[in-house]
Amino acid sequence: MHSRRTILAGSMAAAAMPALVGRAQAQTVTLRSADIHPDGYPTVEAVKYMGQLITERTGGRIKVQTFFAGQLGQEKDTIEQTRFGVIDLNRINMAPFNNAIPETNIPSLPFIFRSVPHMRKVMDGPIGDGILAAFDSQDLVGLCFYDSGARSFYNSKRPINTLADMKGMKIRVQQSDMFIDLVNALGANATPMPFGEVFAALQTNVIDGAENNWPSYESTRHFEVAKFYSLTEHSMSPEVLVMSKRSFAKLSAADQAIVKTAAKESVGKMRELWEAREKASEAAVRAKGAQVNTVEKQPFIDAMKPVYDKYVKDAKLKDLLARIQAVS
Ligand code: BDP
Repeated sequence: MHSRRTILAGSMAAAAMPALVGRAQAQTVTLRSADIHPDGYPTVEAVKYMGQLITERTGGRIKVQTFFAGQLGQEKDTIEQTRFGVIDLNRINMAPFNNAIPETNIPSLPFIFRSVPHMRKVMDGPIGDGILAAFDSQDLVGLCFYDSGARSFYNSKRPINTLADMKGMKIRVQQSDMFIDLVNALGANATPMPFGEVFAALQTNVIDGAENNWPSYESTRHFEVAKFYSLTEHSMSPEVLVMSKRSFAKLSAADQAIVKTAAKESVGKMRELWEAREKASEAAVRAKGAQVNTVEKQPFIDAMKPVYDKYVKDAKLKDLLARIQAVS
């Protein structure tokens, strides 16, 4: 609403001003960008960096304002608002798109990537571009992918050493059917829940645990209420930056190209920040008492067959999976 008032005030002021100044004012656009993470988190900083590039390259005509820490809402809600152009840009994990965009399930699949370099090579290349294009069906323009490290299980009860340790545990997952099935296939009970509600749910034992990467485990302080972090590293579900198709369509072709290029250029910056943050977060949670253990992964990998069978059914997705696996 704030932005609408600004536009109105701008046009009223413009009416009273000489034509040239008025035109220049009318052309100034501020793109509002959402992120669930706090200020300083690598995704937030990467979008700020992208905004700087865009502002420089448009001579100040286009600015990006980042709303962090869930100020604009939880991911499911901000996705809707982005589809309708209320929010212009949104940095989210792939998982909340899994139900609506079948292609997004594939990079979220358990153990699909052999390593971080494998994940980056896939997401940076034509396969990644194909997945970005699939956001079109949701009235979104997929701009780029950011790293999200590997997600592992953590809980307040016991270290997860074997599959048997997962049995009966109530584990929060993102709002994605694929993640629900993944956790249930390991013998636990999946509870989908917005990110912002997880701390309280852990604290009150509504859930026993959740799963995430080091930086999220640390920044949310989940380690304070769920100290057992077990390195299952079961998903590398990447982050994605999307733009509202409505907002994108309002830009000239030249400005659209500037936005797309700046987004891609922010990926390198994000990765630098991410690598440093992963190390710092791991060290911080260990120092503050998190109990970390490694896990023999093969039984977890074997248990994922039903998930692959369910989510990689049609020929298009089978081909996508095969192409990802073939990237060396
Ligand atoms: C984090 C993602 C964030 C998700 C969160 C979650 O960066 O987008 O909201 O996980 O688990 O790693 O909901």
